[in-house]
Amino acid sequence: MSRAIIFDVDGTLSETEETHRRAFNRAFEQAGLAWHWDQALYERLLAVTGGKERIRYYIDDFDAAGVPPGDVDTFIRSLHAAKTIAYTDMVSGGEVELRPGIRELISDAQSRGFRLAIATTTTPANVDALLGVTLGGCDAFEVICAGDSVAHKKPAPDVYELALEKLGLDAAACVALEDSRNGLLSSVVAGIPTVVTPGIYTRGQDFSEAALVIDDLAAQDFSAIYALTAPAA
Ligand code: XBP
Ligand code: MG
Repeated sequence: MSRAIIFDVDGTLSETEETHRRAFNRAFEQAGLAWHWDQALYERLLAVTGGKERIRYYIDDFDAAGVPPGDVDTFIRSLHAAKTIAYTDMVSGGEVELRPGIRELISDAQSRGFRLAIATTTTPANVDALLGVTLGGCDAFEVICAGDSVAHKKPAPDVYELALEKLGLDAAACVALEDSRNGLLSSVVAGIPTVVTPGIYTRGQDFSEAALVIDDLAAQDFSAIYALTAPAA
């Protein structure tokens, strides 16, 4: 059997966006910026995926004050690098855990011969930190596609298309697990049947293209997820 489950990370494997928000705020403070992203603002900023892109969106669309003269992209890259250090410190310090049912799904799927992959917008170091502290490493995942490994971030299909290419599988032989509308659009446009597990920042979004919406994965019979994949021809 050659079928795979492709997991999103933020909001799917773990409710990490709150830790991302706090890491952004720590980086702003360290940079001497009077910026503070509270939860209501962060929910709006999550319309844009990618941390660097989100800072850019904040600068361009929210009239952020205090941007130093000079190249803005260089400024954003250094701010984001500090945020990534803050985030990986928080994660390595044990601030996040897997969402209920995720650990069970990973081991059950593996025991049934499913191949596992990751397709995420977040920075690779963040994936290493999360999987390191929650699963003892990345070994469960044969393929990990993250961050700037693709030209266009979610909702573009690029990261899922890259995961399919690296798995050497057709979209129909896979199922994706996502938490957000941007993620759902990315996987669906790549042709992958998608299960959505809404999270703290994405409940209430439009998931009409989803094959399945699951509020509590821990209470779920996984066979409904597996049934969405068709054996590769
Ligand atoms: C969600 C994202 C990420 C994170 C921040 O990723 O949009 O950008 O919010 O991480 P996912 P970075 O696809 O896993 O849901 O700052 O590293 O981009
Ligand atoms: Mg997500």
